[in-house]
Amino acid sequence: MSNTKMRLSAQTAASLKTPLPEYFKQRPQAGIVHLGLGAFHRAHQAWYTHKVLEQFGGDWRIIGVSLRSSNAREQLQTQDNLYTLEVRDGNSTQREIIGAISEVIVAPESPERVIQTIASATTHVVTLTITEKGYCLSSASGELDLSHPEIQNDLQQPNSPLTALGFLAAALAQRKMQNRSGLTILSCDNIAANGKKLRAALLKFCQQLDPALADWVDENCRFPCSMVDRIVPASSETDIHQLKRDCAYEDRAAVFTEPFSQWVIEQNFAGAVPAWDKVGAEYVSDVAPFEAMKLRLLNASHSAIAYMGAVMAYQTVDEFIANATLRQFIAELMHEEAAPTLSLPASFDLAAYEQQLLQRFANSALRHRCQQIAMDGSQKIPNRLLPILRWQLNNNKQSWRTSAAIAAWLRYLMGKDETGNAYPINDPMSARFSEVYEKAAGDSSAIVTSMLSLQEIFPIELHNNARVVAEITDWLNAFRQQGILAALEAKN
Ligand code: CS2
Repeated sequence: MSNTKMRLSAQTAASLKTPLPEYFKQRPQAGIVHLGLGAFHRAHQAWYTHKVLEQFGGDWRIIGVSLRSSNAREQLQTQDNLYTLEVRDGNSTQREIIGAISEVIVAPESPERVIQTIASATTHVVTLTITEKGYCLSSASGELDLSHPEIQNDLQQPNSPLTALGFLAAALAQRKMQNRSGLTILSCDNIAANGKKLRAALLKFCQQLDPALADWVDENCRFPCSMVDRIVPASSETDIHQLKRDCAYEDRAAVFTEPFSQWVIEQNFAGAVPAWDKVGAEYVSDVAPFEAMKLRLLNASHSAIAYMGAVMAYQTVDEFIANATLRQFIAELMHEEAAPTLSLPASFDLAAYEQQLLQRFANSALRHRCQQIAMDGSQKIPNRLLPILRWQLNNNKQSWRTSAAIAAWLRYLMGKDETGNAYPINDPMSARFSEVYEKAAGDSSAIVTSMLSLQEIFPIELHNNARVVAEITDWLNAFRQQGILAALEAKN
């Protein structure tokens, strides 16, 4: 039997009698522009917006902008921008077709259309998932790095920008000129105080172009902080094939996720926003406690799992967490070292949250790859592990597990796992790391001292702290000499 199946589209759905969302038939207008159209957005903000459209209607569809590649457009365009969201848990799967995206624009092909679209009177909200490095911040200070080559480009050629900040500034300049309203600009990336940092970075950028624009943006736009959570591995060819086997159609834009989802948004808007709070999101006055909780418990554990797991040649998070010693290490990293740094309302059951995270990591249907999470460590570590380490030092508490996680990153950067397989290092600072490792010539102590002296990543107080330096060096030596598992077992 041939395995040819029709690609998902409005027509295919009609001929197969596959139900589409009711709102899709009316083709509501877009009110949101989203920058960074990856799997995470499709399984998170687009899904919340889909639920708003289903329950309340409104012109809240999303125009998605890909800042780099044309993949998302190629996947979505022939499908009338429809895609399947598959929720996986153990052996159970649930599928839903999402029609919240109205159009995809590939920024490098038509930068002027991106600017016009954000500047349009019908746009009220811009959301972003551009990953940590997309903000062009110095990781240690969290401020815009004006020397970043793409920022330099965008300051010199403001009408054909490359970065999200460049597009926002160009579009806001038009809104100002045309006397349009400001925008709610909502960062949905895993960065502490994401809205505050985005605001400061954009104002600094605008200041360079035109101080009057910076003033206008400050007065008219709002940058709520938000905490986003849903584990969404990159869709693999295997996922796409399985879906094709199990469904009546083929869907090359499908995304695969877990049942859990959370979105906490600072209630600080420039104008109308979709009623996301009526479909599961929470509007709060201060996101910081939730953000710290998620970054230091979920994401910090994820990074520890990714570096240790990749070095031990584990493919996925669930395989790693199935090992009792490793699970115990992650449970303790959360409970003993990360949790005490948080200040949540007393009524919040943090222990239950930690247990739930261990269960989410164990979801074997997700096949979340360690190597995927391992990328961009230079951008992730300062948001995830370093705040734990600093708090523990300031409070004179032990932090050997956090140090072990950082040492695992440094071991990972050696580029070879414990079975001898080489893998590429995917990180904007990878060239710097190569220099450091080459110069250190295999000496753990030299690796640690030089890496900790990279001020883009490590605050000076950590570099100067003899205890931290010794602890990380000891772990790196132990990992290299005994292997990760034996080194952790020896500590117990
Ligand atoms: C992960 C996150 O890839 C990573 O760095 O830690 O994408 C994580 O899956 C999400 O933040 C979960 O909400």
